[in-house]
Amino acid sequence: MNKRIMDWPTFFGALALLLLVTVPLILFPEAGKELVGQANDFMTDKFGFLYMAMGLAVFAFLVFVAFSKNGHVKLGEEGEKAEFNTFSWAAMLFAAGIGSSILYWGVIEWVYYYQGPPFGIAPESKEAIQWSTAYGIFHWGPIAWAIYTLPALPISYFFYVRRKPVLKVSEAVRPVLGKWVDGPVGNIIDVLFMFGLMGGAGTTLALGTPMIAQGVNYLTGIPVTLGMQAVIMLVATAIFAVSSYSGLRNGIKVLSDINIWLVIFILAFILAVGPTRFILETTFNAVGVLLDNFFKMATWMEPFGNLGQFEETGFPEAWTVFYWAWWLVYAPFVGLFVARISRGRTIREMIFGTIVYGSLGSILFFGIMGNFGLYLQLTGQFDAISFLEANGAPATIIEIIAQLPFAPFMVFVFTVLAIIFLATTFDSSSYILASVVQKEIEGEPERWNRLFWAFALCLMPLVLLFLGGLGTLQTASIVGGFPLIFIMFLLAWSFMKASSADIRSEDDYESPTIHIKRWKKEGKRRAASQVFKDDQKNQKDQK
Ligand code: NM2
Repeated sequence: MNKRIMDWPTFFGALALLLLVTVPLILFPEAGKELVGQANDFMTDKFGFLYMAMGLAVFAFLVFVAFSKNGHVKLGEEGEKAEFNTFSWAAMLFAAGIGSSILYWGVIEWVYYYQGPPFGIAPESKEAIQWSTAYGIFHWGPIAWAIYTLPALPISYFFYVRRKPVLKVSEAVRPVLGKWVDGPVGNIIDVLFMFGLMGGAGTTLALGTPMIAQGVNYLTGIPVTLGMQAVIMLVATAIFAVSSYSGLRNGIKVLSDINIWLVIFILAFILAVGPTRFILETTFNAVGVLLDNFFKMATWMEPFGNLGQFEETGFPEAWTVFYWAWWLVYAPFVGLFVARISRGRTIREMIFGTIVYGSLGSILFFGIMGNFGLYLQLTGQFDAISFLEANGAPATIIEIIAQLPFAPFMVFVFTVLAIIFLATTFDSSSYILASVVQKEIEGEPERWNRLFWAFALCLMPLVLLFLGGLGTLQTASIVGGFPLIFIMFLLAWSFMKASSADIRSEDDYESPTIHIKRWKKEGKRRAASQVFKDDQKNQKDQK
């Protein structure tokens, strides 16, 4: 192992911050919970607006970039083909960015909206049903995916166009922060991102594990205990540790491909044997409701609610703000990962690819799984609402799936899929965490380093599972992710600054920047780096 390539301050900084938060939670779970809960209320209440504004701004910014000249930049050499075909690319993107939570919320989210709708609508009314089918795909839709994509812009730009072999968030803000990045400021940015990701991943595990446990319970009759959940976590860890250890092509891609085939199977099955027409019509309708109300949903902050005159539901804080915060803590990671797999694509392809494929995937999950459950409820075949009140969400989710024909087999497939979805999010997370604590990446981050983060990602939630406090960690991470709002801004700024400067510097033959203007004048879709090479060659020939 080459010791010099490790970035130890970031490595130990992240570890220290993690222990600093986890150890007190283990020692004083109650007080910790109280404090973190207050911090969360304070943040979503006081700064909810910032989150909502950030979401909309990021979306608008990406649409702008996609149509600007900066969006034409190709991530790689002229004529270079995309490193991964579009199917694998979309599969990896979706598998990495989305974990088992989509199986959880996709099946059950509508119940919560149905019972606690926004806009002052009467709970369990016909109107509430309509919104309950649209809100899920909003919270997992274009704005959410835009939040995921933004960090990928500067990161991929520096990695493939300026050819800096560093996969780090701090590196991506260098054009704005300059030399500061090399000191503690850079370390702090990376550590904050790592902390947010580990907490976000803790949230994912906290949702996924009980659901998988219920599936196993349904199939085997083994009671759901802490020990059993711990075994599930360890099995999932073993899978993603192997995948991460095997690397991008042999591990992560293979697992993502399996993942996507299982997804296609289970969704197609539910669509075919379930109430096909109901699902299609309701989903189609929901997309219309979403498009029609996109900006209303994106900006609804329950105005006048906190003055005491009108009843306050807390819907925006509990849902939209929480969701944006959750997508945000994952965003730099997905950005790093999307950057890594997007070689040979243009910035514009990357933007539209993530937003369109990502949102489409979410629509399929929420449309098919959610509306299947809704149908059972409305026809009285299965009362998900009462079952949820009595048995909690994880058991209800499995019970809804068990209403399908070949119930044991379908619950089995669903449970396996949940484990793989968990693993595909965690293998890429550990891959990226490992990349961030290295100064340079030659091909792939070090193997031991990848394994280390695979276990770090699982062990901490495991300890908290036993001692209580996993929920607290979730909340803490979302609170801890707050500075990322500003880092998003820096990332956008950096990308614009660097790419615009490169586009302008067409005469600067010494600099390894790109010559987009000339390349555009030539009207060819040649990679700018090739234009640069040709220019150098011409110069030499003239001499
Ligand atoms: N997001 C997409 O648990 C997961 O599915 C990972 C969760 C941010 C809500 C991502």
